[in-house]
Amino acid sequence: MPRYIPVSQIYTGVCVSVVSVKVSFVGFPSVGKSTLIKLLSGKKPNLDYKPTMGLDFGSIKLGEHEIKLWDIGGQDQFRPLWDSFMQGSYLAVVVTDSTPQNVLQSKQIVEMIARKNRDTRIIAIANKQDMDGHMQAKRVEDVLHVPTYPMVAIEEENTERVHMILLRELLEATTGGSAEK
Ligand SMILES: Nc1nc2c(ncn2[C@@H]2O[C@H](COP(=O)(O)OP(=O)(O)OP(=O)(O)O)[C@@H](O)[C@H]2O)c(=O)[nH]1
Ligand SMILES: [Mg+2]
Repeated sequence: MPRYIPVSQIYTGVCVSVVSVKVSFVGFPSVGKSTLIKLLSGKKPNLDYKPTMGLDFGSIKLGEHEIKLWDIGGQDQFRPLWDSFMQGSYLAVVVTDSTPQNVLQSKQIVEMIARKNRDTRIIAIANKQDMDGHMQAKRVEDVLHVPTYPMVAIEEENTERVHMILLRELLEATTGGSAEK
């Protein structure tokens, strides 16, 4: 069972003894997972592409508490490890570059997580919305059947937005609520 923070309680400052929560970012190579984690961590996004070699980590604080961000490398050689890297995730963020081909491929990832990690809430990021030929997030959502958010991860002004997505989804995962996007 994933360990979780009652995020709603973090906001009110009621919760004093909490554990950390694992959020995994998964997707095919170069879709923007590491860039998103940089954005979440308040760091400048890299414009050059350095593939993640296996696994990388980030973390952000919510009050006194830590959200652990697992950056799972998308290259072929790491795919057999995806399943074990995902274990214990409270939230899985499937990242796509919003091209039709990648969105279709990403559907397999969503299905794999849903099959093997039943306790994990799954969302998607329709990244690279600045690129020609991208699919709109709503269309991506219609394919993936999980809540899907549009994003341009290389734009630093999206830092607050990506924080809000994470917070909102951790709340949803905790309460099973149904707040509007
Ligand atoms: N135009 C554009 N480029 C982006 C965006 N997000 C990321 N990139 C670029 O895409 C490239 C790959 O980004 P990464 O974050 O390294 O991709 P990744 O998913 O971590 O890739 P792996 O580690 O190989 O799995 C980098 O050159 C980023 O600058 C975006 O929203 N728009
Ligand atoms: Mg990476």
